[in-house]
Amino acid sequence: MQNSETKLRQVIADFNIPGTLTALKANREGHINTTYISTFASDGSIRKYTHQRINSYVFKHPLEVMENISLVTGHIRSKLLGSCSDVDLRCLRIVKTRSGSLVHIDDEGGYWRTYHYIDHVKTFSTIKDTEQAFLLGKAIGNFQLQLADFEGNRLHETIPHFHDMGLRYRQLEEAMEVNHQNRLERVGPELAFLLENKERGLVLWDGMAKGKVPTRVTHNDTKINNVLFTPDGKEALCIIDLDTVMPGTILFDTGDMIRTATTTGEEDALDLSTIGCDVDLHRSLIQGYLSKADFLTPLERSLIVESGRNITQIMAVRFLTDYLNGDRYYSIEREQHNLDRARTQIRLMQDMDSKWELLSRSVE
Ligand code: GN1
Ligand code: MG
Repeated sequence: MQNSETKLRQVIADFNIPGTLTALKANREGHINTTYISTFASDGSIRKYTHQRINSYVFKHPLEVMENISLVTGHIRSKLLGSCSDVDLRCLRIVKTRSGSLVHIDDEGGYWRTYHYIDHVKTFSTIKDTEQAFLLGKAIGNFQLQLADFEGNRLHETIPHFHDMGLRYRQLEEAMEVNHQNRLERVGPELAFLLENKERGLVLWDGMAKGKVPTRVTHNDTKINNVLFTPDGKEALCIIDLDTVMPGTILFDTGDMIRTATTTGEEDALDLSTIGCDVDLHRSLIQGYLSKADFLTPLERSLIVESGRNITQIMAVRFLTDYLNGDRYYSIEREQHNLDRARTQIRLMQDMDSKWELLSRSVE
């Protein structure tokens, strides 16, 4: 464990959890926060909790992240309470500290949070069939629908300009100057492709900034493994990882779901021949999404397919930037991990381009 067990136990003890801690383990999913799962025994029942140290290199104001999550989960919960009995499976539930705070600050200034662990659910890193793609699209549409009447200006912008493509290209240019360990030498074709595509990539952010695309509450990280399914994969229950919920365009969410749920390979695959955009998954995913998202303007609808290419592009830019910066943002497990990630995203964009005509039919 990255944090010593003694320290972890001290952190956990500050959260308002009844009973005795009986087990503790690290969880390595996610590229950003450090996560642990605990088990507590209390009055003959066993409960699990998720504890996370919020990455303060990524989130400069961790308390604001938690204030957003508290508001958003409160809003969703109040809607679910009237209509279903298993709310805790369908919405994250925060555990506050004993003094009632949303975070615990450790002796090094690290910010920690705790949730009730949602057990007996499954996540996927790729989609297995069109039925599951439909369910996933529907869950994301439903999430947006649940928040459609939430006043976005109550939310903090946890990472300002998160999906601002122009900014992401400026960061890429700065990283080219950093050129950690002369890595530029290894990224010629990737860089050339991304620079050629810069102009086209500005469409979503600029459309929003100019007021043509409406600003709504968005999740901003709707990748497939942030959706919890029932163990048999027959129902998508809950959207997790609400760290980047903030005002944006819902096209950031359609984009990330397309990026992660229509691809035939893993985000960090080494064999690029496994990467492609599956036209059938794409159609089912978007149809599932549209079955819930009945509030779209014609322009938003017309940009859905483009959003998949766009968010794939921004991820390629961000992974390549981090590679050139010496891997400061995303956690990595091997030397070229961020470059491998950038390559799969570029491959996916290229495959989308070769099928564009077919993909465009998904919104019809
Ligand atoms: C990060 O937290 P996680 O691993 O779900 C990133 C997303 C990227 C994603 C790529 C705050 O998400 O923007 O799409 O990695 N989150 C942040 O897998 O930067
Ligand atoms: Mg995240």
